[in-house]
Amino acid sequence: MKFDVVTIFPAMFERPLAEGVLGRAVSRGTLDVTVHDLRDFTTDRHRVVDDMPYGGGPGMVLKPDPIFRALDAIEAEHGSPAAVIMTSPQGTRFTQAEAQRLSRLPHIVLLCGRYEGVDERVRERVSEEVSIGDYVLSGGELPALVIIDAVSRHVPGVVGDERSVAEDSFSRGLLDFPQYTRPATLAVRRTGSANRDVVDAETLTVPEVLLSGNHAEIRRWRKMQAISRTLERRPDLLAGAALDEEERHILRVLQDGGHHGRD
Ligand code: 9D3
Repeated sequence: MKFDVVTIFPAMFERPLAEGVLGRAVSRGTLDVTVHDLRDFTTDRHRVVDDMPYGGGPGMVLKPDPIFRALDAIEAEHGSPAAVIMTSPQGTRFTQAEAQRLSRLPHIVLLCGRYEGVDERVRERVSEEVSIGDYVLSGGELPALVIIDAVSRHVPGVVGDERSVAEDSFSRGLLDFPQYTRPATLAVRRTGSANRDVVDAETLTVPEVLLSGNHAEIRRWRKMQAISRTLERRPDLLAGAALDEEERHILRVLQDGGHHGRD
C-alpha cells in the first residue's frame, strides 16, 4: 500500500515511520510512505505556504497553489490516488471501521492542515475530510500518523500475527482483558509510603485462575473481565459488540446486578 503525505513539517514523520510495526513494514516494502514538504511546491524566494485570511480575522490560512502543485506532482508520478484525505477538525470522525475500509485502497494521499485552516478551494481535490477526535491539536501531522498506523495494521503482512489484528478490541467491540506476566508474586512498596521497610511492603499476586492451567476456566475468566471492564468503562461499545452466546450470558448476569427472581 502507498501513502503520499503533504506537510509543512516532514520531520515529524521520520521516527514514527522508522520504529516498530510501521518501521518494519516500511523497510520490508509492504508499506510505501513518501513525505512531501509543501514548501518544495512554492515558487517564491521565501517559500511561503500561508497567508492572511480574506475578510480579516486572526491566524493564517494555508495557500491553495502549493497544495495544488503538490497533488499534481503526486498524480503525475503515481496516477490518480484512490483517496485524497485532508486532516481537519471539520472532518468526519476516524474510526476502526474507516481504518479497515481505507486499508483496501492501494494509494492514499494525506494532506495535513495547519494554522487556522486551509483555503476552501483545496476541497475541490479532496475526497474526504477526517478528524481523529474532539480535542484541539496544533495541526494535522499527528492525525495523519494516527491514520497511517491504524490503516496499515489492516494491510496484509504489516502486523506479524494476523490473529492479533482480528482480535483487537474495537474490531470486536470489547476492551481487552487484564494481562499478567512473571513474576507470579511481586513485592512492592505501599503507595504513599516514603521508606522501603518490609512492614510497608505488600505482595501483588496474579489471579489464581491464570496459574491453574485450566484453559476453559481461563477463557471464561477473560471473557468475564473483558465484558465487565467494557460495561464499566465503555458501555457505549457494547451496543456494537459481536458477542457469542457465552458472552451474551455473562453480560446479562453482570447487568442484572445480582438480582434474582421476578423483581
Ligand atoms: C476547530 C478549531 N478551529 C477554530 C478556529 C481552529 C483550529 C484548531 C486546530 C484549526 C486547526 C487546528 C489544527 N488541527 C488539525 O488540523 C486537526 C485535528 C484536530 O485538531 N483534532 C482532531 N483531529 C484533527 S485532524 C486535523
